[in-house]
Amino acid sequence: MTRPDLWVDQPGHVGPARALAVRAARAAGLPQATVDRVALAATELASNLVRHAGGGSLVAHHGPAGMELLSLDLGPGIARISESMRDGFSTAGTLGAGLGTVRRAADEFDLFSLPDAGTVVLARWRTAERLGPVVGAVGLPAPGEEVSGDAWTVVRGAGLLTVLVCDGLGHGPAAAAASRRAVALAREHPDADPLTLLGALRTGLVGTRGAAVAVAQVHHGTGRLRFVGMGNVSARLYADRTSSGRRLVSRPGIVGAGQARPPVADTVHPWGQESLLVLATDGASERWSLDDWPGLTDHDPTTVAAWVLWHANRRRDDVCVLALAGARW
Ligand SMILES: [Mn+2]
Repeated sequence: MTRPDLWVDQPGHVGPARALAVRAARAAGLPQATVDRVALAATELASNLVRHAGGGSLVAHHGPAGMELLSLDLGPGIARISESMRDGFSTAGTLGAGLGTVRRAADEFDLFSLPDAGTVVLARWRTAERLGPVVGAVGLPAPGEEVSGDAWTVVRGAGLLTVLVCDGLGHGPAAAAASRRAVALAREHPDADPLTLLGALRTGLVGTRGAAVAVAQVHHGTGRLRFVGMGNVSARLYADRTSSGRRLVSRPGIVGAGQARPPVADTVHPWGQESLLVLATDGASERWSLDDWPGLTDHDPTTVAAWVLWHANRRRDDVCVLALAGARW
């Protein structure tokens, strides 16, 4: 296992960034012609990080809808996005040229940028159908670790979709083992309601380090989201784009540790095409607000998750952010 991210701030980092992307593309099972497109996009994104952003991270991973490359920086932002997309266009202080190449190389492309706050670029090669609500998720291991103890999964049942974010206690391989078990159990129970799934996790994680877990579930067509959480995974629900978020409350405790009192019920919330749910492990600070980033919620849920992760990351623990969006996306 190797980290999914690489810091890129000098020309010598471009080759390793391309190699990271190629490994992820092969691991995702993409055909060679597509792997070549991923390599091209990674080269352009890494070169842009060196030339225009003062450095940043390139992330290559398998997301809910496909293999994804993310370029994350805290640079000056792209002042004129439409012009920067034209081949050959570049000015000092912008991410500049090459983004047109990335857009053509990818199946899906997204970019969000704010002046003096940075830029997230997303390139995706689809490996999964998009049905109903869509999900973006990004996770990074703690500094110095190769694997993350945080994990996410998306499970489709009959007429419903369940998302899980899980933080294995501590970090490193033992934390990763706990969260891997949680993900496997969620996949074995695609039709379980959140409370039933949490019960299965409380039993199934005994013998591991234990974990903090949040589970949300949308039943297609009902206009409702069900939520249950135990331990320190934060959840914020935005009923629509104009509403301020509300925090969904988790019960304190460690899933798998046994002694804590479990939640007695899940909670039910309105859910519509314009709704957004953001789940984040405690590797992310809770001191962020979508209001500080106007326009972000118009973007792909993966871009939303990556932006929140990048700007809220405490950079001392594993971190994972998942964004679940209503069907409008
Ligand atoms: Mn943690």
